[in-house]
Amino acid sequence: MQLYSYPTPNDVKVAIMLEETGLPYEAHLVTLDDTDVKSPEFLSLNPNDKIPAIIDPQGPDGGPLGLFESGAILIYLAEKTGKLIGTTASERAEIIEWLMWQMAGLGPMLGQLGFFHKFAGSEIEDPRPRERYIAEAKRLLGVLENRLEGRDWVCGAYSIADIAIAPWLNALDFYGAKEVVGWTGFPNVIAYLDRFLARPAVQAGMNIPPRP
Ligand SMILES: N[C@@H](CCC(=O)N[C@@H](CS)C(=O)NCC(=O)O)C(=O)O
Repeated sequence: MQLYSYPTPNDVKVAIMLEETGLPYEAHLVTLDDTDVKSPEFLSLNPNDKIPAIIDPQGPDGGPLGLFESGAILIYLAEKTGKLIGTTASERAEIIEWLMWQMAGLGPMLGQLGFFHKFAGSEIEDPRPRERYIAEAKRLLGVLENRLEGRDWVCGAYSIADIAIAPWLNALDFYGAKEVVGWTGFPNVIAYLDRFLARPAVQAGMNIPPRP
């Protein structure tokens, strides 16, 4: 498997999945710089000019298969290996439901929070964008907090839903946003992230490919 990525929350999902499943892979560093993500070579793999992306040299039809969008990659790798996507159709449906919750909700909202709280958006005087994403981050953390009551992992057994969700929780630290979202008020989420970060495959995958 060929992995094209940089160690951001979306990208480490794929590295962690490759580590968890034991699939042999090579990681190639593609930085967030336009000269990388907007290069003709990378655009031929992902016309959406975002990392991560993969090439499976032995795709389902026998030839190479290129794939982008971290959620689609996680589902593909889970189906290829038969791992971390449940054992019944209803377990699979529930895992994909929470994976989509991350892809459409937690990831984009926390990403916007990072932009308005720490990066260029923090210079904007109008407080509404920052307040909006703080409120949405709090709401989503509350949803996760309730979901984790009595559960170690989002769908019972460890799955690709956790591999998608937990790296985004970790990003709050990098954004310096834990205090504004009231992090200490979410004990189930805190314990969940600790459990995730303690996994050897997570510890390895979080730094792949190594930053230059
Ligand atoms: N929905 C996409 C989002 C990918 C994404 O936003 N990637 C960021 C890094 S986390 C990126 O490539 N940024 C480069 C840019 O925006 O130019 C996925 O989950 O794969």
